[in-house]
Amino acid sequence: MRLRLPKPPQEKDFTSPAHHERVTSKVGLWLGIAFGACFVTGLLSHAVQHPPDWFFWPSRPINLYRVTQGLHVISGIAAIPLLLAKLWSVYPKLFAKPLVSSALHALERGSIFVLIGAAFFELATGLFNAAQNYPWQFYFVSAHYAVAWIAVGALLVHIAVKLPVIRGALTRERTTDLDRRAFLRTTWLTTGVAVLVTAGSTVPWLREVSALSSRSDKGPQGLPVNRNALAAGVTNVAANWRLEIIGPHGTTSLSREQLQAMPQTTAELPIACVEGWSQSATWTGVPVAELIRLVGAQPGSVVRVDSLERGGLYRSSTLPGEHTSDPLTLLALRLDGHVLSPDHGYPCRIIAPSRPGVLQTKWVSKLEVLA
Ligand SMILES: Nc1nc2c(c(=O)[nH]1)N[C@H]1C(S)=C(S)[C@@H](COP(=O)(O)O)O[C@H]1N2
Ligand SMILES: [Mo]
Repeated sequence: MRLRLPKPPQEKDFTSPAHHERVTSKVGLWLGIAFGACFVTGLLSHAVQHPPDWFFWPSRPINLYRVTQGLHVISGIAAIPLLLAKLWSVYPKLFAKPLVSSALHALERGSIFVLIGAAFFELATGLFNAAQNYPWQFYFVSAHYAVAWIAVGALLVHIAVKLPVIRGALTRERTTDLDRRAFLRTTWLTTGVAVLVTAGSTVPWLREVSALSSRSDKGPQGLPVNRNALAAGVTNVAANWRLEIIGPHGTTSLSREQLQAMPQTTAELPIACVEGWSQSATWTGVPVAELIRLVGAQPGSVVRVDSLERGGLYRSSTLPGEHTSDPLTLLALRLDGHVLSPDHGYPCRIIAPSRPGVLQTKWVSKLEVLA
């Protein structure tokens, strides 16, 4: 008896309504929108943290970075079910014959593999980073950034090649095929649920329904903490701690009592972590603008902030001119009326409007006017 191997399937053998061109195009359109929003907000976040000379990031509205970074994480999460639905919709094309018909066709098919690989990489690394602390440190930031460009390049090639198909599929009359509509409905629903269960880490009124938003409301003084005082090695701040301020007219230093005796500003400002969580609190402290005046610098100068922390990646940051001229850029001494807890940056920390959490330097030891 001869063994008969089953025939490999062909594209036309897949008859589920999910594989219809119109379904592929509709899901693809929304995936494209989610990816586009994610890419643009990601570029912004990168530029704020590593500003090129021409870049300008305003300090107002105070929630600007909170909104762009919230959108970055939410659009990334929405893209996960959309990407899975899209792949399910198109996978019969893997069995299309002929495999490759021309150089252009080869380029097109090749770009799809690059696109799928890069998209998975971005969504997976982003999701891990949002769910855990910093599992990959530098590797995450540079890899996530570099692969984003690869993904978008491959996406543009893909859209350009498929434009006629997409146009045709999307302009045809609204489908009456109930199975096709059911697949689409399930896709929208899954995407909505994925967003709802995570968005509460940044949208306050969603907190109650966001089962997976791990960080909200935890931590001392009701505010989340990423790196605590113990991990940063700053649990025993010396009793004679003083803030050092270096400017064009020399150096001065202030004790916590002296800082406390200066005119205080109180403002509600958010911490907006790049990981996606954000939360507002009421901060009280001295405007950085007033501190640098003491050493002869004007608001609008660039100021480098150094922390007592030794060796961490976030032990220093730079306040650009937009921020040092904003009266709400504070060297905070109090949180919700109480002295800062060690984990939130005692003896003092930077808290400025529209700024990534990672630049809100805690345990400040020194302000240095650079220009
Ligand atoms: N010195 C120092 N400051 C730091 C950090 C750090 O690791 N070291 N982490 C930053 C990050 S990533 C965030 S999101 C905020 C969080 O502030 P919180 O812990 O008070 O909520 O602090 C920032 N300030
Ligand atoms: Mo952060």
